[in-house]
Amino acid sequence: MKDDFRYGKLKYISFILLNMACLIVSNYLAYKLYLEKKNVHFTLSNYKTLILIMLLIDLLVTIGFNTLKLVLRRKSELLPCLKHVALCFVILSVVLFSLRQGALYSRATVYLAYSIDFALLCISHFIWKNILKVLRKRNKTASALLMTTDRFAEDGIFELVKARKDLKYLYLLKNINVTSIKGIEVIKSVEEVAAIICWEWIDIINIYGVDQQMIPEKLINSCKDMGLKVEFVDLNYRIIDVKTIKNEDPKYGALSFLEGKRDVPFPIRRVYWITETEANLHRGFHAHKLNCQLLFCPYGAIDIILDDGKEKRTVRLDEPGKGLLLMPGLWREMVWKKSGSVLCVLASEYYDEKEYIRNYDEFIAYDREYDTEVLEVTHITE
Ligand code: T46
Repeated sequence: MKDDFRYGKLKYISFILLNMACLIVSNYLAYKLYLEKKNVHFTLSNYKTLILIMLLIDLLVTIGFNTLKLVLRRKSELLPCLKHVALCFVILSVVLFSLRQGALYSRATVYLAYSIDFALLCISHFIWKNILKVLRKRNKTASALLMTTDRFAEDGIFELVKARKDLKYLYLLKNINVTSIKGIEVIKSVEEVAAIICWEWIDIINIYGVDQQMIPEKLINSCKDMGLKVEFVDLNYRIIDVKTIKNEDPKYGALSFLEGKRDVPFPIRRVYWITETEANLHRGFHAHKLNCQLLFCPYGAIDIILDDGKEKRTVRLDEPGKGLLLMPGLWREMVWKKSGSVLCVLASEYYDEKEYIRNYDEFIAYDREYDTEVLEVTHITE
């Protein structure tokens, strides 16, 4: 039961029951307001049959057309409720039309009942949704859906667990054939992501280790529209603290260290360093398609100028306790501020010249290409 509640089934069922209750109440009101007063020839037993047919149609529309999906998360109940009532009404009209004794049922009451039903649905859905939200929030942490790539999946999970997030699902922006990673279910398509967001108690979309431009804007906007929080666990680059132990006696110097997995959010496949440098040396002028790196400067001072194709930022590495995590897709230039400064790099990939972009125009074009390729997996909404 607890698990059902956690995974949203109870929430769904509660809305089905609410729908039916609204329909019964609206029919009762329509009967009181119209039929009883008019004292027309429609009998109560006929009216009861009509309500049963309406309830059945309501159930069929809810399950068959999945109309509840739209109210479970949406900020506004208005449109989905209207769609639900309109569908019920159309189906009922067809049913009554095809019944030989269709004339036994009062059409005016049906119109009135569905109008009241629409108003009741909007109000009650709004109230019930918020009650459920408050009840659930009382003792549970927000549940999250993580969007990342296969390369970063394990580390993303690690980061979220560390941050005590209740991670429920994983969506890999580059599809690979796995059903789960570290026990977290992998969602296969954006459509499924949309359905899960609507049906389940997902509060936050976490995005990890991914170039911001890889996430379709439409997807982000739709998530926000449904009242979800979208958080980038990290951006294209991040400054990190490298643990450093300084001895009380300065003559013993300082010891800095990085530990794979704990400090470096990618598998380390290569380590390289640049030495014997002169002040004002400029290197770099390239971007990587795949390679993630962690840069640090154990001695001296080096400026790293980063460019994502839209804006430029400079990060100065001038102490052993400072590291710079770079995601793929960033153009970089390194400027040595002091002769002899040492640049060390941990890399996620083996050396492969094909993975470099060394021409700035190509870098800009590549970014755009990438954008459109990824944008094909967009539409999250209905
Ligand atoms: C980066 C910045 C921070 C190899 O053969 N194997 C290697 O692992 C590397 C890194 C380089 N090379 C060769 C390729 C070139 O013929 O060494 C030569 C110099 O490399 P590059 O001009 O790319 O060096 P930098 O200082 O411009 O860039 C280097 C890294 O290549 C790059 O990944 O991000 O340091």
